[in-house]
Amino acid sequence: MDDARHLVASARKLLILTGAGVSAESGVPTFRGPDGLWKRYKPEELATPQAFQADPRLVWEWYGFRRERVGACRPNPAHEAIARLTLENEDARLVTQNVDGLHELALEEAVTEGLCSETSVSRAAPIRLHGSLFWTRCTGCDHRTLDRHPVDAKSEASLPRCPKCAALLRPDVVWFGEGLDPEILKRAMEAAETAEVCLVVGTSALVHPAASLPLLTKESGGVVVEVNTESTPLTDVAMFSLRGRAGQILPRLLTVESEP
Ligand code: BV8
Ligand code: ZN
Repeated sequence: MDDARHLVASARKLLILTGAGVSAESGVPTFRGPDGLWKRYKPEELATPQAFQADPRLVWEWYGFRRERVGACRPNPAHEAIARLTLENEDARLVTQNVDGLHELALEEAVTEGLCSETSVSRAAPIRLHGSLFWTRCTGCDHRTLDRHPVDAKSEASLPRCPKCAALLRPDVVWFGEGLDPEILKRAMEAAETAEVCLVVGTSALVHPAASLPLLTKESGGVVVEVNTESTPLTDVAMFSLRGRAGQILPRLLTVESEP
């Protein structure tokens, strides 16, 4: 842990890549963990354009359930440690695969606690590779809104529709088989290529292109540090792979005690 801590602390350009594991201790079910199923469906079956095309009501029911469940969750010490670090180190970048908005909430709370200014929050805001549960976008035009309301998915008739063109609205997330926003992916890849250290927290490293970002850091001469309760395909790539829970490890890993 000490070696990993000094490595992370000495890195000016740091990329932090998070997955569902960073939110596990906040009570958000991970994708491939024991509580990853909903009713009898796997995420890969529902988080697709085909599923939405075939049964928009079922897909909205799942997202409505997740929006409500995640809406009640709080950032945990891992989110808070990451928020503090990205606020303090302007060369640190956070890229997340998560759609739960908990990194953003941890930043907002840092502002209300007077820990930082609004300007540093926008710089420290996460690069969100896969969108957000709390944004909705139109299937027929460019309309996009922040939407934290419960979803009435009782019938297809009650599903949310666009106020501009009346087409069906959809969750503003990236589904399997859909391309990521090219601008967002470009920013994430640039952060990965220039990072001296890529700290990967709580991801099974199965979903691409997100899982290839740490490899980009390594190929560009940087090193990978992993925090996960289990080993992953990135474990062999990492210089350090810290086994344990993000909420326990990150506060110790990211808080550089002032040298005695
Ligand atoms: C693309 C948003 C091309 C939605 C998500 C075959 C057919 C079709 C596609 C493919 C295919 N084979 C490969 C692909 C590509 C596919 C892919 O990678 N599939 C995988 C499953 C094989 N990728 C895509 O489709 C991507 N798009 O490639 O498009 C293209 C290009 C141009 C033009 C057109 C098309 C899009 C992928 C994005 C999918 N959307 N989410 C939603 O959320 O509803 S991905 C989804 O998985 C989440 O975002 C999640 O973040 C992500 C990754 O999962 P993890 O975050 O890693 O979570 P997981 O549960 O897996 O792991 C948790 C980890 O935490 C575990 O390791 C666990 O040990 C650890 N942990 C648990 N507790 C803790 C902990 N660690 C620390 N502390 C703890 N307490
Ligand atoms: Zn519209």
